[in-house]
Amino acid sequence: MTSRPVIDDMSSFWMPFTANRQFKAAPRLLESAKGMYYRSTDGREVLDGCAGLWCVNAGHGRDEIVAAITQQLSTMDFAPTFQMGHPLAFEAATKVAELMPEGLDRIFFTNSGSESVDTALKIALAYHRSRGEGQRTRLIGRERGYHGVGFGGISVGGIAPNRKTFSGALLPAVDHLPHTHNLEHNAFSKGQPAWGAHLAEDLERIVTLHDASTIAAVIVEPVAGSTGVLIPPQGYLQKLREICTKHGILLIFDEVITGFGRVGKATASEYFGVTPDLITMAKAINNAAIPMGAVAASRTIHDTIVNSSAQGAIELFHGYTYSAHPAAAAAAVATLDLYRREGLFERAASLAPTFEAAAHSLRGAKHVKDIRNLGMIAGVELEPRDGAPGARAYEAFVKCFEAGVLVRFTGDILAFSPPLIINEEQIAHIFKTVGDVLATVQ
Ligand code: PXG
Ligand code: PLP
Repeated sequence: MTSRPVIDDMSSFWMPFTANRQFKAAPRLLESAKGMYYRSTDGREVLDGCAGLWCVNAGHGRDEIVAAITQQLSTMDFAPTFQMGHPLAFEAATKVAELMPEGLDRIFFTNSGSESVDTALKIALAYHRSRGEGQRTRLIGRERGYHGVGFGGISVGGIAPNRKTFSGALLPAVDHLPHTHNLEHNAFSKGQPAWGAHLAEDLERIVTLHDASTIAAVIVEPVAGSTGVLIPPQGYLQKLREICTKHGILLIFDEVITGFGRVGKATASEYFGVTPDLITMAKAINNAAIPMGAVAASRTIHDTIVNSSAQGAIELFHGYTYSAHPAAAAAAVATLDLYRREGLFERAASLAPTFEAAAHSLRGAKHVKDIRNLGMIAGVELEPRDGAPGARAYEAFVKCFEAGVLVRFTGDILAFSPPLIINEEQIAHIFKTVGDVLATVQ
């Protein structure tokens, strides 16, 4: 049963990344959330198979996080961090830094993944300029990459519908690596696919084309989420790292989805054993309780930029009104403590094999063309319906919601990324529901 509107007029809210007319004709509304479950306005429990939007890693309505936010708001609602500060901002930065790979311990706060991406790209340009290589301005993204919706992010991003309307206004000096998705070689891979490391070598072609002296940075998602769960081939990220280092190009990992336990470690960088120069993050940094993002920069990048300015001068002309907002910072401190106390990253690692087996149990289910997974991320790709790309996954998504399971879909791919507090029965229930639903999907 579809939820009935509980509001008279839905027209004012122009909804993000939504088919507004379709949604408002048959809305799905959530009104509360606790642990693994949402409750819809028509009173149904909905098991959260995607941690909201890949962000509520500790599950919903966590008392410790709510208390930290409430207490902070009643003590001090807002404080500037431009030429001012408040203690929790520094504490949050220290706690984030502790989770980053060695050396990436300088933290710049933002309010979203999109802002983190634009911040990281700007830091990359500022770094090269500070060391006298201001001609390094070219940015390299990847086909099918998602880096949020700022002009920087869509320029390096590789998803056509996000770019085409704005194509005349994208950043001028950008190139793209090929994506790594190939079902001929890698269908039904469990974990990292064996084929495809050589695709990183395309970076050498791009370097030859533009010359290394013009290239500032390469940005990729270590595991691509939004574009439909693309797992990096074995050796691929290592090769990208080698080529970047060889040519003095910064490597940025966009860990907005993979950060904070999603793959069973604090970061995908740690999981893969590949250390980039900059990491972008958001979402689970504070369990998504208050908007917050961040960029972790290597100490070298930070010190180069900071030390190249005169004493008393602002070193980086960048920042947001809400950088390290007190409530967001309080939520981050409480969340990162909670992750550690409950061992949620380790829990994700130990649940990953069960999650993998459950996802791959859909092999052979109607319409299923591929299944792929890593950590607590899985993607199930469906054969598209003739002449109606995306329609089949949309139907599956709606039917899963009606059956009490929230999943994500993008194109004809269903994506799964539950809170890390999920248990084995709930994992089984998600994929059983999806299998049952797929049997009824046209
Ligand atoms: N980079 C990456 C890798 C992301 O996944 C962003 C940047 C942008 O973050 P903000 O906070 O500005 O949205 C993202 C966001 C989905 C989905 O279901 C994924 C995202 C956002 C919304 C939905 O695939 N990723
Ligand atoms: N637009 C105007 C007119 C502003 O004054 C500001 C910030 O002061 C902004 C945009 C940027 O807002 P934020 O710092 O929240 O990103």
